[in-house]
Amino acid sequence: MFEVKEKPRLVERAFLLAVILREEERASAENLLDELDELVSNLGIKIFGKRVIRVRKTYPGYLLGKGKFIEISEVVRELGCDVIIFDNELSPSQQRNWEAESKVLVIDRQEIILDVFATRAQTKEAVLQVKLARLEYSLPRLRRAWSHLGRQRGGGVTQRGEGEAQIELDQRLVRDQISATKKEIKQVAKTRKTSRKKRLRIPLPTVALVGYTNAGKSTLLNQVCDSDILAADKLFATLDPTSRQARLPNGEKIILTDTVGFIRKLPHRLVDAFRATLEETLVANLLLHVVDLSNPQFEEHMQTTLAVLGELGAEEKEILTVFNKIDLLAEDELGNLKVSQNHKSGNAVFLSCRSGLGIPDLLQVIEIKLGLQRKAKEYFIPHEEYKLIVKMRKEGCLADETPADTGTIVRAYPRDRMLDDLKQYET
Ligand SMILES: Nc1nc2c(ncn2[C@@H]2O[C@H](COP(=O)(O)OP(=O)(O)OP(=O)(O)O)[C@@H](O)[C@H]2O)c(=O)[nH]1
Ligand SMILES: [Mg+2]
Repeated sequence: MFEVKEKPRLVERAFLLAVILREEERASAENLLDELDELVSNLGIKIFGKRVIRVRKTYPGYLLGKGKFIEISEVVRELGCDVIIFDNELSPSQQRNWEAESKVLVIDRQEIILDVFATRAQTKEAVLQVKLARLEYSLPRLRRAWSHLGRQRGGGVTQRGEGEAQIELDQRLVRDQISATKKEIKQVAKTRKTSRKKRLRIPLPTVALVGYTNAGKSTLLNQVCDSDILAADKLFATLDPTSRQARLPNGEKIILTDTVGFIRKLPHRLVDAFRATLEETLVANLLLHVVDLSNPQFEEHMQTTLAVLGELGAEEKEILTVFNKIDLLAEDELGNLKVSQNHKSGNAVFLSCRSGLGIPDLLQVIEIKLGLQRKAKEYFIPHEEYKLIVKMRKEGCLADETPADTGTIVRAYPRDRMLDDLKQYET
């Protein structure tokens, strides 16, 4: 365990800062700051100010020039903030310099994302994965520990008894912890794989949901599978892949898997830590890329998701784009978008997981994409052959049935193995 010498600093009042080099980057930087604001608020830290600063060049020591550094430090002091949070990535030495001179805690977006993940992790594997990412982040930055209200309120599982409250982490100790954690992850992953194999004795086609955080992946899974996994209006509600069975309109069963959401500037260490689970999920036959179309930044979100998928080697997979939350869009907005998007991808479905609008179409498209679509056929089954209807029902390929005098008229999507038996009753 880490050495604990001093209580961690509790931070409550934050100042957010983004540094840009060109004026054109301002709008996007402001949007990223809003996202950072949400992440930070999630940890129970209040935001007292935020600013996008343009510089002509970046400086290795403080990222900003000395003049700007002094200006910001004064604003921070006046506002009584106890932490400065950069949207830009800070090198360990920049972080140390800022802290030494400003006398407040200085952290970056990466560390905030790691902390949000830590407060969300539920299963043993996710807890270990986040722990590994945080240890690797802390390795070159050994320094005074800090804490926030979110963590005090029960907070992340990783903090419990782990010695988070330490200062001056010993590098060798951290390295030992890193390799021990890696070993533990391997062990847990092995157990998970075995139990998954047991569960999946009959291999079913699998479909994985991927996308930006808060896009509606879990809500979609709940809609389609009639389940009630956690879907919430908070960033990174889901960390662990969750699988459920779903039935397509033709009666075929598939496995639908929900995965962790992505975010811009997702720390590489997290992608690496989650790589094993993610890669396993992405072996799916089809990926559904869920996009929150009501978010003005949805195109940037899509790029982020596709970039992470690329990093995970999944860019060759078949991807169906699912534009969600159309209930939040005006009719004409949607019309325009449909034209432009279809033009671009030609491979998209528009729907609302909240109202259910478009879900049946999605299922039809999944059928086609998985090559599971069969033609509907009509049969007249005489009463004495009623067992065939029972069999069709069992196989889930019966669409509808209408009773008649001497038998039943049915519409069905029979599988190959039933075709011979049914052939003589085709109408
Ligand atoms: N208006 C509207 N809201 C939706 C729709 N689909 C999902 N939401 C809401 O969007 C929020 C996020 O949904 P989730 O399903 O948790 O999103 P997620 O993609 O699983 O997010 P992470 O687990 O954080 O990656 C929730 O508050 C949902 O109720 C929709 O079609 N319309
Ligand atoms: Mg989710």
